[in-house]
Amino acid sequence: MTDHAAVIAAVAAMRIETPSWAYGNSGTRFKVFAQSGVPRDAYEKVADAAMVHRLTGAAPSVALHIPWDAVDDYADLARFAAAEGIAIGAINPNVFQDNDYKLGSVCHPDAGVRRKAIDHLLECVDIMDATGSTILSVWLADGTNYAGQDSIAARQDRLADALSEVYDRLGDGQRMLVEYKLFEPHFYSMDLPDWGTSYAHCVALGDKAQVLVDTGHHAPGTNIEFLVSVLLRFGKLGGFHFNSRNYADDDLMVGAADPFQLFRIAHELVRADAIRPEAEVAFMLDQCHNLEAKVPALIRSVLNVQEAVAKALLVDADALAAAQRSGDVLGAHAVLMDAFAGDVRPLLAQMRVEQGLDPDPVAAYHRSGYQQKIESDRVGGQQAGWGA
Ligand code: AOS
Ligand code: ZN
Ligand code: ZN
Ligand code: ZN
Repeated sequence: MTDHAAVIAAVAAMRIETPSWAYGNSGTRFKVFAQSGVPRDAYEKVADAAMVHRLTGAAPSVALHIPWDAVDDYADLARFAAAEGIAIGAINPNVFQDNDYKLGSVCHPDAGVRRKAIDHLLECVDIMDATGSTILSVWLADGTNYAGQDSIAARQDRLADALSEVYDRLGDGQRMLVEYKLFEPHFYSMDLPDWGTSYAHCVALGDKAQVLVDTGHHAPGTNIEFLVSVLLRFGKLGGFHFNSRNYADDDLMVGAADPFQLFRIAHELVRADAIRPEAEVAFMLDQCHNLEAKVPALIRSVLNVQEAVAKALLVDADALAAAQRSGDVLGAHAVLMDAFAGDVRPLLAQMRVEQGLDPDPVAAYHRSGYQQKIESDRVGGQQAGWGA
């Protein structure tokens, strides 16, 4: 696509969801550096997410984490979000922080613990009903640390049974995204370690189950755009947890460590026409801002995704296809690299002006006085829970 108006229209239509936990304090196992002004409850996280949306026009929903964002009345929280101009996005259950879950949640050897975990997942579907959320994001910390600790096969059976019970509870217009992670918190086996395992479970479950790709959850060197392309082809790419990593599940700002990888992923999405909201690929961030201020970090993350997508939209698809057909290795590669090398920031600034937004949302945030206001209004902000 080389028509700039069409690029602007496509980027402007894209929706990026921010996570409630990214607004809270977070850190590593060594230290959480608390910041002033961080939200004290779910309402204040929603308010911060709404600020990101007001400045970017691109982040109209916020993911919740239960029970970190537990409230008495979820419908009321959803009404508050709507009044702030955003919606409640994915519901993220937590089946890993209780002592009961030492040996796993839905894969635990004890049926009583499995029941407790499944009940929590079902409760999260109730919260979806109350908030209008359409996505249950299932990430399980299940796994083992030592060979022989538990039966790998039996754990897969327990996993399948649990997912299927939750799947059956999903209503119309609701879906379950099944996230995988190579390692951590377990270091011998994870019960959902990779996209193949997630994919196989999702196929067995049905159309409402799709794979969630967290970009930080792979072995070093994994070709993420490859698996994105394959999942798209099978209609099983449910969404992303975007972030960037240098080593493991670093949860740094998306596009920070490797903007070229983000561009390559965006290229596969554009090629499959999956950027459009109608394609129902959920573009969610899953990040922790341990050092940097949270709201401007999330604004910057949204801009980073927009830049990668704009560059991918600017790939000359006809020239690329012609070079690929004729076996012109260097020519095809050059078409892609030309788009990556371009500076799309002026185009996106123009897009924002056309949307009635400030062309520089980070600068607008610093001018807005919002940071000073939350720092004086909020005392004793929340910790996100763990380095997500
Ligand atoms: C954990 O490593 C996963 O990335 C989870 O997606 C996520 O951090 C969690 O669901 C937050 O609620
Ligand atoms: Zn994630
Ligand atoms: Zn992560
Ligand atoms: Zn993670």
